[in-house]
Amino acid sequence: MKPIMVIGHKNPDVDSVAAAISYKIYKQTTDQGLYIAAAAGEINEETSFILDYLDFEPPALVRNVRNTVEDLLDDHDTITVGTDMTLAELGNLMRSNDLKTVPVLDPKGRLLGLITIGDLAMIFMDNLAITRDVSRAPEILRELLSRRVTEVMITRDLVLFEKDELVEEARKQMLATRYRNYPVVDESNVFLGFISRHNLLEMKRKQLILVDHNERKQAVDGVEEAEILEIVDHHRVGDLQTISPIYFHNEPVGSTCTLIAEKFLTDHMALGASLAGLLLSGIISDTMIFKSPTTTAKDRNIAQQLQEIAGLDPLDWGKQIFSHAINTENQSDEELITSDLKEYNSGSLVFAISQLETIDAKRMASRRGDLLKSLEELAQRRGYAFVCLMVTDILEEATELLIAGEKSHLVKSAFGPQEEGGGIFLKGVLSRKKQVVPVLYEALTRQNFM
Ligand SMILES: [Mn+2]
Repeated sequence: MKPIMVIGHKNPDVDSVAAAISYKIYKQTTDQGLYIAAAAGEINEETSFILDYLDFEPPALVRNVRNTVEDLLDDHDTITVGTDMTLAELGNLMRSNDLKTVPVLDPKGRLLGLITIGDLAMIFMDNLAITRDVSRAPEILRELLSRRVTEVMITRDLVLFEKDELVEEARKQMLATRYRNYPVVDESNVFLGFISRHNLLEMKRKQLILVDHNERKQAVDGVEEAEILEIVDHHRVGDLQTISPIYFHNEPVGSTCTLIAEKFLTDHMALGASLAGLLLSGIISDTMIFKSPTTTAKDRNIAQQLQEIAGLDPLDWGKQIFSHAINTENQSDEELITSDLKEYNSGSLVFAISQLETIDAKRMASRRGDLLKSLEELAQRRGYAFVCLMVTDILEEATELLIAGEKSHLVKSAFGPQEEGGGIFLKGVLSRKKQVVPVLYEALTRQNFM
């Protein structure tokens, strides 16, 4: 059985990783299924710090959920043979197991060649046909039956697949050839099984539960090929479509971890100190220690209960988390911009907003010019109509908005006058989701970009 993946958004932040890990635990406990927690990208410094401190395994790094050849393999084992088997033994094995194709493996399980029932028949027929003297047939047969499989197996021009190849590629090759079975190997040529056209029809898509996002642009690559089973989120409703009705819990609170913690608490499920600490970290990080306007009474209430179980003081713990986040000195401009970049769609227009949370925005001021240049390059390269970087000072409770891209005038018209340095200073703005994204969408609607 393949595990169901609980996965957060690209450029994973604390909330999306904490939500993936905790919801995986919740599902595994309530559902008995097989689940794994995954991240759609490298986790950031503050997340690593939290996971280390609270003693959690990092989530599996999953950059792509497209179907690969490995997904086509079914569970039952394939009968294989070693190099020293004779054709007499092979004949018995194939007859008693009704085998049409048999892989020959070396002692380490690596694929050496294939023997098919058709090839075998041809060998017998060819050899017997050489003699006109029927009385010699038993002798020829005896010689044939004592041959080793390695002498007769096909080793050249095999159509085989590596497990990581995309199903779409394999499908093309399978349609262009007409074999019954195609061997699948790993990167060291170890045989994993056979696939056939039948498996293409039976293919099961990867199953996902999305946490902390619901827009396609923010989801792991290949999400359109996967089956979404559930979504737990606290963002605006985006553009993902599902085939069947799903459980979709979306609530305008400060963090996805609030919603997951609530499930644990209302179900009276055991919540250890570490897990409570992890959930609290998601809330503190997403609400910027309850300063963001996205913070709700529910976030405070749930965090209160979590902090008692975890034995952590939100302010102290929050400062520790953010001090790990604010290690900006040794990061390049590009890294600073892309580490928390989110993409959005509006009609045919694609734009992106990044956010940098710091406790000392003044230190960033000297890099403003370089950051703007990098933003401009990024907009060009990725075809963004505009890209914004929010440099947010958590303690000052203010954001400086840096903007680049061909249509940056749209942002400027929405947020008002620019400062001399090229940014727009926004007092009281902390939240991308609540104070920037909706304003931009409204501006785009006004200008008919929806
Ligand atoms: Mn979140």
